[in-house]
Amino acid sequence: MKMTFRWYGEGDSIPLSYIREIPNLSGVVTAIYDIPVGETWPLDRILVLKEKVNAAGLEMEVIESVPVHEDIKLGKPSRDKLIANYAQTIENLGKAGVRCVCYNFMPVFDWLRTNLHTPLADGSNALSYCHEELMALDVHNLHLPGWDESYGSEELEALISAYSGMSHETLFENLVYFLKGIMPSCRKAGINMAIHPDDPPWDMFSLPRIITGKESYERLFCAVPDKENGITLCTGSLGAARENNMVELARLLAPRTYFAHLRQIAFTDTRDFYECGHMTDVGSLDMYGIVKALVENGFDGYVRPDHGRNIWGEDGKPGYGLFDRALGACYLSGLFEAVQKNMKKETE
Ligand code: DNO
Repeated sequence: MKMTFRWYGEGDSIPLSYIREIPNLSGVVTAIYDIPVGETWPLDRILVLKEKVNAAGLEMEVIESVPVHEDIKLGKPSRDKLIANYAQTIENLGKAGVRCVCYNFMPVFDWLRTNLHTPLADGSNALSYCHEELMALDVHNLHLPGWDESYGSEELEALISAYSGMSHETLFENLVYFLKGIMPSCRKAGINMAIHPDDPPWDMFSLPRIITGKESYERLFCAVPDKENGITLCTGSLGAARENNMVELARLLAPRTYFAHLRQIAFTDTRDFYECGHMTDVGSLDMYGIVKALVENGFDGYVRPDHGRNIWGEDGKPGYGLFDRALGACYLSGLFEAVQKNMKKETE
């Protein structure tokens, strides 16, 4: 296992030198943020980023994300060119020593929350999700926390309507088409793809979502069996659906899990939750059980603490402040150490 930490590049308020001081960190998970989605990342740009990270004493073996252009998800004729560009990016990343690429296949939106600063009882604040509040939003005049700066309102409406009537089946076929197109480059580059689950794992505003639980993965590995076709096990995303037993999923998916986002949530209603500290006892997910299931089933990939709260007066990028994620990294490293040592003892 390699413990990592997400770093948003030059624009991140957290310097690499601070990240380096967190115990047991092997490297950062990052990306190039100013290249338009769909264009190839040039090798020289990737190398500049890598050198910066390495100079701080950290590795850059995971990229999160290389975003997938909407035309690929929509299955438009332009997709072949866009897939070729993506494949070239993969090959360039491989040359720079990257081993794992996290991406998602969610139409239009990636993660969705209704509040980015929900006050918690301990005085901190964190992201939260209220299903009723989200459903009450006007789809023709959408303002979503964290998304207003990403799309103009006309652009957003056009994008949403481009998906109208798209079935889950078609979106899934488009994912398979994409993966088959890039697998040869992944093999050549020595890179594992790690699809991020839908967050939260259900349809939004009539947009289909397809990476939501056990059956999605069975179907995905059956359609594209290559070992480079793997997953990011995001406990907070998948775990938001009550029917997903995260310990069981971790056990089943461990062999294809190349990257784990270990995040805790606390349920407040059937589908409502807030994000909290990483420990098992403060939330609804059995973090110890998840780590144990991963380790016992051969997981040897990258891990990162996921969203943290704002604590100690910090007002960080929602979910991505320094302090609570650093606490999360230490707690998770401790869990891995204990589980690994126990396992070793049992086999002696
Ligand atoms: C949110 C993240 C996601 C994730 C992408 C991966 O905090 O977990 O935005 O990076 O879905 O493509």
